[in-house]
Amino acid sequence: MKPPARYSALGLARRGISGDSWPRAWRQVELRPSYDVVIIGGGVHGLATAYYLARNHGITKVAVVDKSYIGSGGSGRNTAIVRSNYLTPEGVAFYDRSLQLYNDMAGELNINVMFSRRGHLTLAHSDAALRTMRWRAEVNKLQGIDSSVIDPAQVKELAPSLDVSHHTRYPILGALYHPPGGIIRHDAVVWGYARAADAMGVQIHQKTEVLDILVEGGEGPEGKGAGGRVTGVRTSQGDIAAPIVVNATAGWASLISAMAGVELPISTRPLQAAVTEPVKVFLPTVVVSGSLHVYVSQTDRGELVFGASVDPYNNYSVRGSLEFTEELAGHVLELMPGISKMRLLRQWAGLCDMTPDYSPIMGFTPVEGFLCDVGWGTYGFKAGPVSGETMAECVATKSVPELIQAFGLDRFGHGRLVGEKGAAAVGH
Ligand code: PYC
Repeated sequence: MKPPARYSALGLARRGISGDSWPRAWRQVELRPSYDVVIIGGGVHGLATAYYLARNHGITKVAVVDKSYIGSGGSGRNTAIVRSNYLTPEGVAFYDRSLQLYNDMAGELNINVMFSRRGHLTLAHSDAALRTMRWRAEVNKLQGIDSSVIDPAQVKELAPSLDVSHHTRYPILGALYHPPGGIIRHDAVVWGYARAADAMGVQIHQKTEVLDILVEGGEGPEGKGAGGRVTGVRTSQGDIAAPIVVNATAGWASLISAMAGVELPISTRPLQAAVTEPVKVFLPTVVVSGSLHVYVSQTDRGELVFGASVDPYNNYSVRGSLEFTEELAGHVLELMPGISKMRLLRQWAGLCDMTPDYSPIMGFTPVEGFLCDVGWGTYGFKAGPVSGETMAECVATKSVPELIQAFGLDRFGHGRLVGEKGAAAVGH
């Protein structure tokens, strides 16, 4: 897509010198009474779906609605790690397509998403963990993914700050090394999709909360549920008619789906994260330790970004807790004793919609016209681009693309789970 002239290098330089105010990156427009598609959730998934609907299928009468500002949910609350070294063949193929789309994103959306393919290390502290790493490496290699098990000396070469001695409580026995993994600037991804979708005619409605999903003809209460057909959504800004509604929310996925009479096997847990003051760059890769329940990377600004397991209870709070900070500090210092003087600047939480098999729920539901792109657990940000691409294809072609056929809601009824827990960054 050719960028508008105001975003060309010359356009940016001219604006910088002239002091003119910056144009809006996406429009603020009146809500229309009807759309062809309404997407609930203005995060990476919802915006990417809108973008690919317009770009790949020419469907532009699309509204993305969000109850807050775009990127205010999981897309702005993750730790920005991307990778494709999953455990199941379905997971590997799916997340690898996402990585490809992330790789091409800066050029395609004309925005600096600061993608850094710096490599990703998942440490093994026990024989059982090493075995899982070997398993993952073999599944990965069979699909052409660069992923292998390395020994402690190689780990030390890649991340010199790690303590690989045998004197620690959880000695590092090896690691799964995935060179194409890395980090990317999550806000830029959201803004890039929003701007590009808007330029093709998609409307983005922030501060527009969905209060109900309008369904008729269903078998459940109020004519909702299986056998029904979507007719629109009721929002805090008024009703909108639409034959297709996509639930692309995280944290609220089960509540939104319940509005259409569709029950999801999801429990919602907060996942806490934290960031330190900036220091000189010393950590060249992403480091993950499942046994110590921590992962860490260093931003280009020099801050360390940490994440942990999901909290052990269902909750909708996105506040940090002291318990998390204490555990994080203890665990991370076992890995990197040299950073004991660093100070934490902030902490936060994001909401994770956990499914029983740690794989997402994507595609059609028993309510005609109501589609889901939900249940991302702790994998949502990585999957944003490929989810948008495949959900757009689902909507436009009314068929399920091969890449997401394994992730349908009906798998829970048929016992065809896609067990992806073994690829979680940390133990949950
Ligand atoms: O699965 O890589 C991962 C991850 C990182 C943060 C949350 N999940």
